[in-house]
Amino acid sequence: MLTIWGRASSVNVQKVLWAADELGLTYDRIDCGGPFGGLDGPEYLALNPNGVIPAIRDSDGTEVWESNAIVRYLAARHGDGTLWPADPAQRSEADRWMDWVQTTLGPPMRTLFWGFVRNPAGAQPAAMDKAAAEASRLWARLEAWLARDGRDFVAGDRLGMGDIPLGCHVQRWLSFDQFPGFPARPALPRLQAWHDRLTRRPGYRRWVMVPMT
Ligand SMILES: N[C@@H](CCC(=O)N[C@@H](CS)C(=O)NCC(=O)O)C(=O)O
Repeated sequence: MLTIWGRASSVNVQKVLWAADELGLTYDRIDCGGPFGGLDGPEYLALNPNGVIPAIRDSDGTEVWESNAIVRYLAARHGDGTLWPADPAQRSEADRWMDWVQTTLGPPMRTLFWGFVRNPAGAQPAAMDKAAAEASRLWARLEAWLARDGRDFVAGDRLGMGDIPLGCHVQRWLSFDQFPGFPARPALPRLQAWHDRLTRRPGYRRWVMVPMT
């Protein structure tokens, strides 16, 4: 059976859990990281030398770390016709937005998450304002992409792997206004409608639409 390592409060673990549910996989999840610890022992470091979550071991012994690489692996292996876009051009659309999450959107979202949720005492107002302005600009970029040809999902008219990392982050983005000091978010109707579509997925509700901790 597939085994997934990582606490469920991690956005990177949520990607993997939601993808696994979309693919109808059965799995064991091992809580580790954060208050559970367990990332610096030799056994875990042999699985993921970076000492971070998530990591997986598939039923045939295949081990994968790096959250988006895991989502790609699971989609390629089990998601033919569902999460995995068979057409290379369409797959490149999913890929580019997955990479964009790691390289571009992730840093300001991380600043906001840590400042509001994990360590408000350490939040620096100027850095929080800058991150909120940057994230607003970036989410507007996805809004424009979704509007371009009226697509329902990131890489076409049905849910695919490209929706998974962004979908985990948008849940947080749309939840930040519960925190005093979060500036008014620009109205992004396409983004909102896409999020509404995600909220109809049982795996999204189970793993992603959870209180931020
Ligand atoms: N680029 C990595 C980042 C992994 C990462 O930073 N994971 C965080 C949780 S989101 C972690 O392991 N933090 C240490 C901990 O939880 O103890 C990925 O996407 O898998």
